[in-house]
Amino acid sequence: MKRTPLLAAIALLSATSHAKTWLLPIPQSVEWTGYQLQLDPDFSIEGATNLFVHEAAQRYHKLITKERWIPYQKNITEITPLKTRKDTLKTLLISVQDDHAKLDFGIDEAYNLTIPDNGGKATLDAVTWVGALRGLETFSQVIIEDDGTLVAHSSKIQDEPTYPHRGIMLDTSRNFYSVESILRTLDAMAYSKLNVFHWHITDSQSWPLHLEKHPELAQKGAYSSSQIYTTADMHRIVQHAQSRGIRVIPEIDMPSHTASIAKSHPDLVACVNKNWEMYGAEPAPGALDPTKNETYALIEDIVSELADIFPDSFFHAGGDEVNSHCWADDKTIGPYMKKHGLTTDQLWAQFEDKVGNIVEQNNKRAMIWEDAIVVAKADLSKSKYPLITMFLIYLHAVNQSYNKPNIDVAVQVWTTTPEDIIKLGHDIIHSSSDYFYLDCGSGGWVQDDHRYISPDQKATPGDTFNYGGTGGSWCAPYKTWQRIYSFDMTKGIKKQSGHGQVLGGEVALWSEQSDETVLDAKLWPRASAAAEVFWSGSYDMNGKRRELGEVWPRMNDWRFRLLKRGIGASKCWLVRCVFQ
Ligand code: CP6
Repeated sequence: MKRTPLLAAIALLSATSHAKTWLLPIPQSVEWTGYQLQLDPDFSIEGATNLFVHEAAQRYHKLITKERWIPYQKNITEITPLKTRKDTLKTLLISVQDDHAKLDFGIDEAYNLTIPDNGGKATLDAVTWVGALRGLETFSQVIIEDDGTLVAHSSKIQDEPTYPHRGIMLDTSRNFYSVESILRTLDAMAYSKLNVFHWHITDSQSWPLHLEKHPELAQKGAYSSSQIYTTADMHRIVQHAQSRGIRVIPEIDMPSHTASIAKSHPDLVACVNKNWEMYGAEPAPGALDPTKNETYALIEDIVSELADIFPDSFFHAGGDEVNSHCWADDKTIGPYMKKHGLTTDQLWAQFEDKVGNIVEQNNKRAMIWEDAIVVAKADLSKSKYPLITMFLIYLHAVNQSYNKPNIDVAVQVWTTTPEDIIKLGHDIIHSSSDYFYLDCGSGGWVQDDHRYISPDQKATPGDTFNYGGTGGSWCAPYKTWQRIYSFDMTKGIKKQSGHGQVLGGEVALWSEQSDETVLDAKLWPRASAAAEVFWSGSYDMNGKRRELGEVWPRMNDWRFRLLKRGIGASKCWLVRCVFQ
């Protein structure tokens, strides 16, 4: 189900006469064929052979009959005058070619959904079960309430994601989030066809992660005994995600952002309790000691245990914001660096190399923050895979029609020019803090005497306090959904052999100033704006830049739909949203 000239032609036609829709993310091609059909009172969803599709069919059947959603864009029916048919829509018949495909990077998510204009049977065809889940979501969005009855509009929809990696990053260390709130977030992700939950589990402020091999980490490092994710919790989250076609990528941030490890392993973490302005990016500095074997033994234990719990082939090893004084001023690491003639960045690169090996030995592909590449200049591009593994990964890549058997590290870009990293041969994931950081714009700098300084003023280390760490400083202002939507996924990026590719993007919610009380409103509908950029692409099939003007009314409608589904999405705030 690749894009064909025929599909492009259909898209062009539909773009002129039937462009209006309330679907989100907008499918690659939608053709409204002009009829409105009542949903039969005995409407059923058939054809599910895989357990996940079966469960999803039941969920969506319930949702469709309960939701009874009326679009605010009444004019959709004016633009596409609908003839009403007496026939009712009786069934949705699902047909999946591959029920057993492993949910992982690059799985086929394409689907075709046809709602015939004479009623009867709608069809949903997909290559994999995940494609069927995506199609079920779209089907649920097609159904609306009109004059007190549920109706479907006859249509032909052909759809597939532009990017395979479409995620949300959630930081559960600065503040704890209940399992329930995470499960709810996964539900909302599926509504927006997001497929990666990047779980930034640990950081300096708390270690909410129970590990069988190292229970002391959470016992000492969690905020409280009730703010710990158990092994069962993790399995529950993975399963809930998996049954919605969502991958879970765990992140253990290291070597920095590890002060919480010092609570149980004080000998393995440097510069803890020193002043943060000098030794860290925010209060609670601390970095793992890269010169000790015990450090790598601990990392190996952590990675191997998590590798078993999380089935995804990616593992995020952090690698951001190493401070230049933390190691150098340490009483044993400093002398070690002198003896071996190493700078902080060189020592950091060595650390990344070792961690990269540990991740590989656990059969995972490492994902890291750009800092490890850009600042430390870690050389993680050379493959150290055995030949047979390389061959298997190559076959997988060819199967997924992904251009390059790229098995090296995937780099999450948050401050630099993505092109610079792509040129090094690395695949990237867009997470520009200028567009995708959802915590931005709250807080601000506060001086030690508690006087507030506006976010656009540069704080001076030593005499100021970054209130909450992030969000208030240089990533201000608040990123509106319009700002997020305006991100161009392809800007400055050339396809060239030897270069990496754009795998997709992630929005990030750092939690210095967020907890689950505000979770829904911080994520939604802004993460849906990103979801559309990642799924539909910054450009449509005719190469035309997607325009905010078309998205406004749709986003407004979508926000109310999320509310109906129990997600506390925040209001989009301009008058135009309401009266469009
Ligand atoms: N925590 C961790 C953070 C940030 C990063 N890593 C961060 C830095 C700057 C801004 C927002 C967040 N709070 N572990 C950077 C990847 Cl503006």
